[in-house]
Amino acid sequence: MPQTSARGIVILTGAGTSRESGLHTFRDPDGIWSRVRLEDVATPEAFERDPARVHGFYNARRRALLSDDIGPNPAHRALARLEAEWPGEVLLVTQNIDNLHERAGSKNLVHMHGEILSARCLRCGVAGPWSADMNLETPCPACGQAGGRLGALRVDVVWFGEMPMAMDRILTALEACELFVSIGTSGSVYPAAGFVQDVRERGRAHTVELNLEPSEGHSLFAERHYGPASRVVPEFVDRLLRDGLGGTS
Ligand code: BJW
Repeated sequence: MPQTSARGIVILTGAGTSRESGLHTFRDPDGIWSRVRLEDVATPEAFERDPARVHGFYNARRRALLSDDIGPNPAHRALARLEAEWPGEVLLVTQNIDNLHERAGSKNLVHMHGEILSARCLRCGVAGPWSADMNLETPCPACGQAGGRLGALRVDVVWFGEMPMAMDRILTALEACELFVSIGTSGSVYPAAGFVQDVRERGRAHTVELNLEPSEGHSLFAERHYGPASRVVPEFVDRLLRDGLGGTS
């Protein structure tokens, strides 16, 4: 497991980071939860009740992500540049299930809420890349099984009540980092919403919020900048690479 070195940075991103790429957030007035109830599509119980509906919800979002007009924006690119040019480790922890950070060039990346371009078999547990629609008849490419009430495959994302991914790696990096930056997230879903408190309790890392507007936990951050991610993230990264940690206020 890679260790965060001295001067390590942990970046947490949320749906606001991808908004200007054309993907919807969840809790803004035009967000995903204004059109569909999360209890109907983003819980294990919803999948048990109506797997076809859950497949339909993720099939539509997967097709949107793969359309030609969706791509990384300046915020994704600035974070990839930070990872490439910063002398210590930069761990990017995203709550987003899209692949826009990878497409911008980020490599040290954890998808704590999973990936929409991955499918997991309910029978053999194997997860792998997936870019097509999924339905109840789709066989598992690993074990070949198909059928049953729930079908063989599910989208490889983390629903409410499920354990987020790579938590050990994330908590280790949060413990060791000297800078924690939260970008484009409302701070309403745990455990991600609690990372700033985890970092503060250690008392060593500087904490920064970059968002369109103050998040639920905004007062916990020592430094805050508000505006669209495509502007505030490149500005922040430019300053960090120019002035180092001493340049953060
Ligand atoms: C811009 C912008 C622009 C707009 N530029 N910014 C009571 C207390 C505490 C916890 C719980 C509780 N009851 C239940 C829980 C646990 C539950 C939870 O947190 N519930 C809350 C609702 C209270 N959490 C869970 O169940 C998690 N698992 C868990 O806790 O396991 C147990 C555990 C125990 C111990 C340790 C660790 C774990 C799992 C959560 C799974 C969340 N899944 C989803 C769906 C994933 C798949 C999918 O995408 O469909 O993840 S829900 C959804 O919310 C999605 C997101 O990743 C997540 C966070 O949303 P995000 O990214 O913050 O988006 P928004 O829309 O909320 O905010 C966008 C922000 O961007 C806004 O602030 C805008 O202003 C801003 N913005 N445009 C910059 N241009």
